[in-house]
Amino acid sequence: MKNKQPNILFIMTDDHAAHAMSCYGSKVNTTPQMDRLADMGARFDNCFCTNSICAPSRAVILSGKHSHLNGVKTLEDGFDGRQQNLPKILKAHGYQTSIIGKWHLGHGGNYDPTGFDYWNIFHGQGDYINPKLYDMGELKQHIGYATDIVTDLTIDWIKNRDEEKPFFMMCHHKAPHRHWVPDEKHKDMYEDVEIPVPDTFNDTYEGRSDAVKFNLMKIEELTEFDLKQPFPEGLTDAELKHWKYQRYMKDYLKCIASVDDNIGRLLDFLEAEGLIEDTIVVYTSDQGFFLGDHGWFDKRYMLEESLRMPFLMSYPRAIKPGTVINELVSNLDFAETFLDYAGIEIPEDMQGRSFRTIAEGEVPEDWGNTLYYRYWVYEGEHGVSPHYGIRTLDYKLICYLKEARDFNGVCLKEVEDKEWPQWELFDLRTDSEELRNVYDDPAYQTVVEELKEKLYALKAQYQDYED
Ligand SMILES: [Ca+2]
Repeated sequence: MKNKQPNILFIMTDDHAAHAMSCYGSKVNTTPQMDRLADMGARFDNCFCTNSICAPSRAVILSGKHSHLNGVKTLEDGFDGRQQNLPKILKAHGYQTSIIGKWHLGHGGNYDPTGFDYWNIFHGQGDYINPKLYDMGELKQHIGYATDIVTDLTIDWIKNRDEEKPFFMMCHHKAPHRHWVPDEKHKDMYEDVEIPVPDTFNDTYEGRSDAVKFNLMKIEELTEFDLKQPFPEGLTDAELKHWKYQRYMKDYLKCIASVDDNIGRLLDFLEAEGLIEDTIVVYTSDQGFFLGDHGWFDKRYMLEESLRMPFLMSYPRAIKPGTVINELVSNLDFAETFLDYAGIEIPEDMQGRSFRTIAEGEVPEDWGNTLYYRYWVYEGEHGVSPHYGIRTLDYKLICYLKEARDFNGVCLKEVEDKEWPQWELFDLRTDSEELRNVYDDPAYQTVVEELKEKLYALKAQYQDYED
C-alpha cells in the first residue's frame, strides 16, 4: 500500500511560554487540552527559537533559514513572498495549503502570503474582539473573539477541503499577545486566586551584564493601558509591582484558557471526522515569554523563559503516546521535519534538519544539540541589547554586542558609557535559572574557549557574516 502523506495541522500562538502549560510543569495554570495533545504524542522539552521575537520566528518557520537569510531580522521587516517557503514546496507536491489568523509579516506587494491556496489573516497584530481579517486580500469584519474565530475558520476550511489531497494548515492565534484581552467566558477566572511569583521575581542581576540590568520591560513598566484599570493608590513600590504582576498574569492566563478550549475543539473535530490518525498535529508558540521571571514581561533575551518554545506533536501512525524528547531542536528545523514526513526532498539551502526520527524514538548519532541564536533589534520600546550566543544541553554563552536604545534611537542613559561587548556564561546543569554568570570564573575558561570556537564556527556555517 502506498504510504499516505500525512495532513499537517500546525497550531501556533503568540508569546505563550512553556511554563504556562501544565504538561510543562506550570505552577500558575492548567491546560487540559494541551496536556491531552502531549499525551497523544511527543512533548519536546528543549525546543528553542533562533531569534525570540514574533515576525522573525514566523519567517524562520516558513523558510527553514536564519533571520539574516530570510530577510526578517526585526519586527519592521516583511517576508518577501518571492522566496522559497514551506507551503510552496508542499503545494507543489500535492498538498492543499492554508493559513488562518496571525501573519504579521507584511501586507500587499510582495508581502502577502504566498504558497497558500487559501489565506485569511489579521491585519498586523489583529484585534482580540471583533477582529478584521483579510480574506484572500479582502478585508472583512468578524464578530466575536479572535481565538474562537480563528478556530471556526480553521474547522470550516478543513471541512470544505478536497478530500483527495492531504492538507497543510497553519492555524495562527493572536493570543496571548499583549495587551492580553480575555473573552467573556473566562473573564472571572482567577478572581479569588493569588498567582504565585516566580523564584527570580526580585532578581538583582548581580554579576551579570549591563544588558540585563537595564531595559524597558520590567513588571514596573506595565502601564494602565496594559492592565486595563487605574493603578491603586497608596501602595509601596513592592506592593505595586506585585499588584501589576497579578493583573498581568491573570489576563495572560485567561487568554491561554481560551486557546486551550479551542485546541480541545480542534482535537474533537479531527476525531469526529476520523482524521486524527492521519494528521500531524503540532502546538507551539512563536517564542517564549517572561512571566515575571527576572522581574520582566516580554521576550527577546536568549534566556530560557523567552528562548524556549513549547512544542507538542502528535501523529498516531508514527509517534508513540507520551513520548518526551530531551534533544535540542529549534524552529529552524520545523519545515525540514514536515517535508520529511511528507516524503519530499529537503532543499539544500534550508539550514535546519528534520527531527522526524527523534520524534519516533531514534536519535541520529551526529545530532548536534547546539543552537545558534541572534537577536538583531538595535533599538525599540523594550530597550534590549542586540546579542548572539550559543546554547548546548549543558551551557549557554551570550555575547551582548552593544548598548540598548529606546524606540526613538536614544541610548538608555544607564548604559551609554559602558564597554561592549559583554559576555555571560551559564552552567545550566547547576544553574537552570541563569543567575550566576561564570564567564570570568577560572574554572570555566576551557568551556568558554570551546564554546566561543563553536559559536564562531556556527556563525560562519549559517552564513551570518555581520559583526
Ligand atoms: Ca510572539
